[in-house]
Amino acid sequence: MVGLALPLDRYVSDEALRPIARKVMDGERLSFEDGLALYATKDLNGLGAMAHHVRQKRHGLKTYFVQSRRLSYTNICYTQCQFCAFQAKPGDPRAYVLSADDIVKDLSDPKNRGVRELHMVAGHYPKLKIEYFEDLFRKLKAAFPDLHLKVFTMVEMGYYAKNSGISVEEFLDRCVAAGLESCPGGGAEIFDAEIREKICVGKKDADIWLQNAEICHAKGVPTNCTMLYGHIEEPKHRVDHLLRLRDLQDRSIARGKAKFLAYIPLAYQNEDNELSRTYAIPETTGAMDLREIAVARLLLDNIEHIKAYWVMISPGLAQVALSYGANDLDGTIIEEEIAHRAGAKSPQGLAKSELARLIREAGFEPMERDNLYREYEVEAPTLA
Ligand code: V47
Repeated sequence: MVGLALPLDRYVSDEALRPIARKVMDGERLSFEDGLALYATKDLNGLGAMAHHVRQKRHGLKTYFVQSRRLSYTNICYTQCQFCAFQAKPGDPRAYVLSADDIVKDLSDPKNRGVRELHMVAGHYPKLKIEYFEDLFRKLKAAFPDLHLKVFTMVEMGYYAKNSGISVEEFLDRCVAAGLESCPGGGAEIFDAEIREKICVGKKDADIWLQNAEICHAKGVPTNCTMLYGHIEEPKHRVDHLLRLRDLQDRSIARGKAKFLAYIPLAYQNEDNELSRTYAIPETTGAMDLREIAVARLLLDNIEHIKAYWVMISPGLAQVALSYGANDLDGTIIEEEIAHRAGAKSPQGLAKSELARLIREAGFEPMERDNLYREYEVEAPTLA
């Protein structure tokens, strides 16, 4: 669907979508009820065309990716997230905690050559306090001055601030002074209290995630945002979640310091976790995954980048998602654990050349980026 040749409403067959298509063409903000209609429609192609229209207006065919290394400094976690297959309790033979020196050594391995961002999220482990993170960030910056440090979910940040006996503000200031530059979007799950009670009883207060994201933005630290979908939530919970992100983004933009850079819908991976042992939850389908991308592009009119996270939805579907509103394939993702432990069948990492090929073959133009969306041209492939 690269390039829409006809007026947008010619692509929409569902009558219920037509007034929304008109709003989209006029650049009008969509409402909660519009969001529900986007989830209810059977006209997936019409929905995709609307999202693609917005994507093209904002980004043309440009499609971003980053060379990214994933790393978790510990998998020990005292929080009960029923969907998580990554966490280990103390005493579990899988349990580990990495020292700053371990991490620097690991990153020195040639397999990390070209990596621009280090994306670190981990468990909630009471033995780690602010001094651990200051030491870690300083050592990382000393060894790799150009590596962008993107660390902590908003819940993790709240946990480690409290664990260190200091405010989130002080924790953040000290981490930034040591080298922290941005934060990933994980840990948001679904904001609705009743669903949260069932899927992540140990971090049931959604306001903590939102408050800490707002603190980051007010202090000039950009973050990402996510939503975990495809488990026991309903469309009304997803619309509520997206609109809470949109409201926060409005406030952050008005403040003018930092904001959400990107939104990433996270498809629930249903293996080896408590949630799937309690409820029979099938894998998300391609249609669900594409709808999630398209709805996000349409409702989140103030978040510039929508990622198709190939790790969770497969590289092939992520390619298609570029015609459903996504403008970012995330990245090379070296050594991902959270999704793979929970059953993701995608490869462990993709080469930069492979990402560029996926993007070109879907009809789009690859652009390498760093975490702040500074651009690095990708050379056109040559015949060897
Ligand atoms: O925080 C945990 C979620 C997150 C499962 O910011 C699960 O650029 C699905 O945050 N099925 C980690 N999701 C991934 C993440 C992320 C991914 C890509 C880009 C960015 C970014 C952030 O995954 C966790 C949690 O919210 N998660 N278990 C599961 N079984």
